[in-house]
This record gives sequence, C-alpha cells and structure tokens, in this order.
Amino acid sequence: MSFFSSVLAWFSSIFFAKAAELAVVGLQASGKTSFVNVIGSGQWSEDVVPTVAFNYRKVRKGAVTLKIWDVAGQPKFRSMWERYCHGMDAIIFVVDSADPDKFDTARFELHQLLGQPGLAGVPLLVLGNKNDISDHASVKDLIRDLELDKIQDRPVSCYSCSMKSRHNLDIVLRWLTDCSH
Ligand SMILES: Nc1nc2c(ncn2[C@@H]2O[C@H](COP(=O)(O)OP(=O)(O)O)[C@@H](O)[C@H]2O)c(=O)[nH]1
Ligand SMILES: [Mg+2]
Repeated sequence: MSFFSSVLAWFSSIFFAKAAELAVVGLQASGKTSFVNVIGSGQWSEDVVPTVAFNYRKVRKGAVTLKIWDVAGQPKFRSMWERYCHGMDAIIFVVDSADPDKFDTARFELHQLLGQPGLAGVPLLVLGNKNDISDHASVKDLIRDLELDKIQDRPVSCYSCSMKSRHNLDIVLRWLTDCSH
C-alpha cells in the first residue's frame, strides 16, 4: 500500500467508522455463544461452556464495529433479556431449527420479549441455527411456528444458518453491518 492510500485508509477508519450494538437472545443451547465465537474469531467448538448471565464481545468487521451482548438463555436468565435489548440497534433471536419440541417455548419467550413497550421498533433478526442437521425447520416453518408474521411493529428478517458449517453467515454479517450507523 502506498503512503497516500494508507493515510487515506487511516482517515476513513476514523471518520467513516460505524458501529452497531446487538443483543443475542434465545433459549439455552440454540447456539448464541457459538454465533458470537464464529463471527468474532472464526472459532467453532462442539463443547461450548453454558453462558452464565452474559458475555460481551466487540468484533471489528472492516470499518464496522459490532458490540455484542450474548445473554444466557436458561429460564432464570430470561427476565434479563429485556434489559440487555434496551437501546440496541437490533435483537438477534437464535433458535435451534433442528429441535421442534422447543419451538413453542421459543415463540412464547420471543413474543413476551417483543411485547415490552421499551423495545418497540427495535429490528429483529431470527436465526434458525443448526441447519447442518437433517430435518431442520426451514425459514417458512419458522415463520409459521414462531408466528413471525404477527410481528408488525418492527423490521423482521429470518435466515436459516449453521455456525458449524458457516452456512449463510455471509448474509447474516451483511445484515448486521447494514444496521450499523
Ligand atoms: N450441529 C450444530 N451444533 C451447533 C451449532 N451451533 C451450536 N451448536 C452446538 O449447540 C450447543 C450449544 O451451543 P451454545 O453456543 O453454547 O448455545 P447457547 O446456549 O445458545 O449459547 C453446543 O454443543 C454447540 O457446539 C450448529 O450450527 N450446528
Ligand atoms: Mg451461551
């Protein structure tokens, strides 16, 4: 890189730097921490330590800084979701798309969260994770089972993806950088 272009890159990193604050919620073992690890460091692991309360991670993607709150999903932590989602640029709701027995609980918790008055309008990204497992639910199934079409007060996107195979992660990352400012 020439001297000029490196000075230019340095300037633009300061003046055009963008950031997004994101809260990642969803039931336990849906893959929230795996998501943050995979987009943060590219690390995939079969055994992730269950999250106690929350993890915070800052990830740089080009000129965009993603500040991510990874909140625990066990029942006793779900009442904290609202607090972490407050003031975020987006809420990321992760669901294990290969575990349909949990869809009812996931739907209940998601709609309970979105019903909080302080969170009106915050964009929602639903990730149907673990699509490397056969018989996973499609985006169409998730829209129906999680009743995503009933959410009218905010932008909603839903992708089928896998942290293990990294399927669709490029689209997800583009969505996240698009909600930065
Ligand atoms: N097959 C498969 N397993 C996954 C995927 N993402 C996460 N897991 C596994 O699911 C389990 C729970 O993941 P974790 O990230 O701790 O979920 P969290 O409780 O939502 O943070 C771990 O054993 C992960 O290795 C995926 O895309 N495919
Ligand atoms: Mg976790």
